[in-house]
Amino acid sequence: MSTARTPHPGLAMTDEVVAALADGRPVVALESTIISHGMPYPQNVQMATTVERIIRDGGAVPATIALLGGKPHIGLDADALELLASDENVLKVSVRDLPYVMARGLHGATTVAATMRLASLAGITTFVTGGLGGVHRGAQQTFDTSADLTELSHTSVAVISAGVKSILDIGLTLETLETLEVPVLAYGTDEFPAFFSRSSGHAAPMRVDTPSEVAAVMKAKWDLGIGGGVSVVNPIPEADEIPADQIDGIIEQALADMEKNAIHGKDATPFLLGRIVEITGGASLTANIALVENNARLGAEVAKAFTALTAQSR
Ligand code: PSU
Ligand code: MN
Repeated sequence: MSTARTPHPGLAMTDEVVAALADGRPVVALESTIISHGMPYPQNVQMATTVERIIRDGGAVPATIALLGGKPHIGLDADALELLASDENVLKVSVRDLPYVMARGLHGATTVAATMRLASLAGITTFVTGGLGGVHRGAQQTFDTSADLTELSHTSVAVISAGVKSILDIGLTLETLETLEVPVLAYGTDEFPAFFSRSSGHAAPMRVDTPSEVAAVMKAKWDLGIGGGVSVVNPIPEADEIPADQIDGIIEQALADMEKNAIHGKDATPFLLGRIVEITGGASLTANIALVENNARLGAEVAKAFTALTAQSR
């Protein structure tokens, strides 16, 4: 079986990414909403640059994904990262927004869902982010469930995150992932991690302890013809975590502020992330950056393990 294939012609890919994919070398996709709408400037562009460096140091090629002038780009240069980090006109783009932003020739930062879709069109199977979207608290009334989950149900990319924040309903998110046939692999832990905290009170559906085990699950799923993603949840390092009892009250306050300001739809997650940074005086940002860097280290290892495994069967 060969995993190398011709990328979609509508993508602007860097020579480096094209060459790596053609040679069967490891590539790691990175999202851009975390840059434009997930963290303040200039920490956001510093994070994006550092994460790319960590992936290179880990022996893989980073491919940050975004839309520039309506064109999907796979792999960005420093100027593009700076633009995404600082330009207020950059839109948050999930999959439903892709056609419009392309048709209008706008700049867009891709969510987990849109990044997965574009990564898959490019032939990239490993993707690193911070936190997944999921089922929001109160979704029984609002129906607010992230398209990240929809995309995980049908696009064959492994997504490495630090779990989901308790701005979401973690229990309902796990139930939905089960319904959507998405394996959720907790890395080195029996508990599903809650982004800022290693602990969520929810048992992890499955546990893995090495990058090779992650790669073996990816290969087994896709070899069976089961389309869709694999969610790898990697707990924040102990030294960087904000314990659940500290962050929970802050999240409650951010949720109350969101309700007071009547914020909903695609603005909900960015508002909550921004409020948590404000209320914690930046402590949440430090933790957020640490967990993304930790995920980047694991992502490079997973991409290497998966390319090694698939090369054997070529
Ligand atoms: N959670 C975070 N940081 C983020 C996001 C989520 O801790 O930056 C971003 C990701 O891009 C994710 C998106 O895909 O928010 C989900 O948005 P929504 O809930 O509107 O689907
Ligand atoms: Mn939503």
